[in-house]
Amino acid sequence: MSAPIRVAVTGAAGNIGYALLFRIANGDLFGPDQPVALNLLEITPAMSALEGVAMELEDCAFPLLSDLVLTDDANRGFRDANWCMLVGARPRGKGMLRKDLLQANGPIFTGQGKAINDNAASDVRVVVVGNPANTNCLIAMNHAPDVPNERFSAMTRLDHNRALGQVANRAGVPVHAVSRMTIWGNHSATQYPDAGHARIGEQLATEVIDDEVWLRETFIPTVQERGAAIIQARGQSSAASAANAAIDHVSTWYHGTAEGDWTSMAIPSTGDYDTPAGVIFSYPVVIADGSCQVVRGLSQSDFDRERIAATGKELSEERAAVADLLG
Ligand code: NAX
Repeated sequence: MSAPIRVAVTGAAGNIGYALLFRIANGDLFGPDQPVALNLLEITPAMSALEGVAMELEDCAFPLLSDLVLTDDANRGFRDANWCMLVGARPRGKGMLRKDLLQANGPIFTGQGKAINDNAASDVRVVVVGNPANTNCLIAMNHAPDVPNERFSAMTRLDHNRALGQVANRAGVPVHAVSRMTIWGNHSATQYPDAGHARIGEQLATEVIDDEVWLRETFIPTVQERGAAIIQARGQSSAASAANAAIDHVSTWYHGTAEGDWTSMAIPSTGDYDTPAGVIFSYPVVIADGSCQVVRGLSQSDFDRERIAATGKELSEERAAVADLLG
């Protein structure tokens, strides 16, 4: 067996953490022959809950889990980590504006960016899940000058998977028949779920569905507002599906995208498709050997351009709101 891959998870005692850790320890990120070590980072008041989670991990006797570190010290939490999954964040309190949330999360991601810079393994890769994910990622990236920017990402895979599910349901096909879905921009209500290039088998999804009104007026808002719909129905925010998306995000980055398909991932903006500079923007990407490339040359309508500009504008505004935290 090869040497373990070390995965750091923040917010490990939270809801998503509880749905995530057991799958990582089971081998869902890197496959059934690859041992994993877990560094679990929490805030001090949650350490007791984290110890309970660790007892359960031990009680699963996962053959692939080679080491378990529990800590409230970010330097220890990211030490030697090959992958960092930044799930923990300050939740949005009552009456809190998005700007307040950005400012409240700033110190967390400033400190974690520095700790990753100083302690993680030289091949470290980072995914930010904690909201506002794109801009939290931007802050962390700015405080890790020794880590190449392209190792930082924020998660829009949950939105991507939600979009696949909606199109598959509407077309009456299994979800694995749908490919080339795209989420553009921010993991927020301005994101642009774009089925315009999606395929169902070899056909364009738009031709199979043949209902532009549904695509524009039902599909897009359903994906954008799915998180709120789950809170409304369940009384709690999505946890298992978010953990599943985080597993998909890392495992696709590790194994690469399937031939002929792409995924959605928020990465440092490249300027492609007139996207703003200096933000973390979700694009369609293909991945090979751990390297992500934006899918170029996709045709775009005025509608597409307007939606991409709107979510880009929001990301630029978020960037301006945390300018003091970017170092
Ligand atoms: P919980 O509140 O259940 O758990 C968060 C955990 O993070 C808590 O245990 C808390 O103690 C810990 N934490 C807070 N500050 C920390 C710090 N500085 N270092 C380490 N741990 C810290 O939230 P949960 O439902 O697990 O959601 C976690 C985050 O994911 C939230 O920010 C949420 O908004 C975000 N989400 C992002 C999604 C995405 O698609 N990008 C979707 C799901 C989810 O809403």
